[in-house]
Amino acid sequence: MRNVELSAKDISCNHCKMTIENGISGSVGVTSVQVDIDTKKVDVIFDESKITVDTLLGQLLELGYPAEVTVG
Ligand SMILES: [Cu+2]
Repeated sequence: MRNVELSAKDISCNHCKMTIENGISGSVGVTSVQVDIDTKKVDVIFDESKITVDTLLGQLLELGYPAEVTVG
């Protein structure tokens, strides 16, 4: 398991939080996704043998939230 913290500047409300959490949590290899609206951070715990950080970033982009890695 690996933990990565992503930052997406367009996160602004609970709708964003739900969109991202629901959109990513079902991805194969993802164990947990947690969005913090105040800090605009997305914390993801995932299995790196099944999904990559680049894939996660791509999924966020598709959901409308361009993001970058801040920790991990
Ligand atoms: Cu929003």
